[in-house]
Amino acid sequence: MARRTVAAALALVAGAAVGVTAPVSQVQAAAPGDKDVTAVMFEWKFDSVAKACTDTLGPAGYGYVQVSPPQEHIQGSTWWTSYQPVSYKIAGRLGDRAAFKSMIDTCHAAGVKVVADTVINHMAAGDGVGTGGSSYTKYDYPGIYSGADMDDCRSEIGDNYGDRATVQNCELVGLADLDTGEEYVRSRIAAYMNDLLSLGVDGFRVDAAKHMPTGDLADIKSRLTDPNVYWKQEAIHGAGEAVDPSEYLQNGDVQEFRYARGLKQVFQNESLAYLKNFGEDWGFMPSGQSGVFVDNHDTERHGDTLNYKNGSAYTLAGVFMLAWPYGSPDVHSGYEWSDKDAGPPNGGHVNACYSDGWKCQHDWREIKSMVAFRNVARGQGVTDWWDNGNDAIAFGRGDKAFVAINHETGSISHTFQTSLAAGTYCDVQNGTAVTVDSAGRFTATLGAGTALALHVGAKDCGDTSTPPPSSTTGASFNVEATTAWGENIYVTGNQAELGNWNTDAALKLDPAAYPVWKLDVSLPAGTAFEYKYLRKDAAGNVTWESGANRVATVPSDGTVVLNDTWRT
Ligand code: ARE
Ligand code: CA
Repeated sequence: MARRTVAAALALVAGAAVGVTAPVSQVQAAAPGDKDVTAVMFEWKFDSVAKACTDTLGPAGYGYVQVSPPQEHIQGSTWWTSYQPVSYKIAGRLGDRAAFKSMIDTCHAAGVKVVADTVINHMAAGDGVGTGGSSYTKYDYPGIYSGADMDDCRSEIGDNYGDRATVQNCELVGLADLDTGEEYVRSRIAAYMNDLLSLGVDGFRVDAAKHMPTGDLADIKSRLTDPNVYWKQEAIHGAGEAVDPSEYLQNGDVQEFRYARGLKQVFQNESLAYLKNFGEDWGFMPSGQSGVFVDNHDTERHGDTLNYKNGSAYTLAGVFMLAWPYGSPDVHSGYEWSDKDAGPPNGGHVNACYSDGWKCQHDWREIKSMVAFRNVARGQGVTDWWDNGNDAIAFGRGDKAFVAINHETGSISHTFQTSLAAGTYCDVQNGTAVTVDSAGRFTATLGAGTALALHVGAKDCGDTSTPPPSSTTGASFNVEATTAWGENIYVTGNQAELGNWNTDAALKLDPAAYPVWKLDVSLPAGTAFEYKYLRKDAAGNVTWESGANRVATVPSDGTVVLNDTWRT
């Protein structure tokens, strides 16, 4: 059912995109096609990515999926072995050539284009045998490159980002630096990229672009079978550095790291009201060529942006990014870590979202619903901006969509002015109906750390919300509970489905919308039941919430929605 409705929403999107005139400059993003959101499936195996394309990414309206580097790399359990190429065989941890090709075909069938992360600035450090069986020593990768193909500088860049030649010709964290000025190296890199294109790849994330002269990349790109292929360069802005990311705009898109850092600053130290002119007015690169994100695999580990450990601030930053018409958004989808080096759970195989540490940010209702919002709003500028002077904001996208975001510590009630036609809409953040009056207004209360989003592609919540379809009955548990790192919230009660008051059998709730923990449980129609929440720390110690048992009854049709607050 959910899938059928999203298809209907996409049909609307396609209709909405035709012939729309852009009212302001910051409306057209660069990723080609009319769906500009990329899900970045960090260290997901290719067969798991394929399944996600069919089950989630296509139906949700993602235009692209980005996969981690596919080429043969050094062995080892850390994630970053992926960034040390040994050869250009597709023979890494994430799958072989057949799995890679099959993923591309499956994703294409689901309407999702594929971006490959390509590591072309350098080769592996150290000596050994790669994941595809190729022997190598630093500076010598038999059959591909030898010492003559490397840059002459064999010392580390270190912190010397003030000197262009050092940044571009010396070794990034000790990795053997290719001389991309050379004919042979250029042709060999182009051959690798053309091989990926021949398998159906639609675009490239160019790793460490700042460490290659922009002209070298232009030359390599000109050699591709599709010289206009989507091209997203990782060039990190650093104040006072010799190489400026804007140099790379001549080749295609460039990731705007100041955007992600700006979101962190605004959410943690300033107020959301500052976002009113977020984008080029802040000195960022042109909207139409900027890749944006809340976090990526590096920044989520190194703290220069928000990450999944920031609870609702992280979720709301993602909601804002997808609603705001600047740049082409990447939604990072990674896994839980405490050790920054730890490689992916199960070597990258995803049994199911939210299991084994897989975070599945791309699948969070708050995020996924905004992909459809963005597609519907495409071509519309920002209208009806409102803020409370502090951490609550709202804005529309013409007569197509409207979003409100509350990052205050308490709830906010307000009558919002929109440019939407009168009628009933689904708040796709929460799955509840909102009625817009003939003057374009609606009144709503937003809980702390929540958002509300309406768009013309989702008028009926029955069609787009995640509660189970009416043939299923049960309870939808939602409890607001703050936790310390390592703690999780569970529910149990006097039903077998709830574990019969046994704390070992209690059901874990999903913290994707932290501080609200959620779980839908199927229960027979008409069941009157008792329940209570408990928390477990990392060692498994149980703490019950205080007070009497809670009671509820499953309706004859549908779900009883329980919006609770942890009783301390
Ligand atoms: C690993 C070990 C190192 C070891 C090396 C060689 O961690 O200790 O020396 O192997 O044996 C990733 C990991 C690295 C890892 C590498 C290779 O992050 O830790 O090294 O893989 O396995 C700069 C670059 C930017 C780069 C970041 C990390 O400009 O391009 O550093 N980001 C990309 C990827 C990374 C990847 C690489 C490049 C290498 O996204 O995941 O490294 O392929 C300022 C500057 C930035 C600079 C930043 C950090 O902000 O402005 O330009 O980014 O500092 O130094
Ligand atoms: Ca280089």
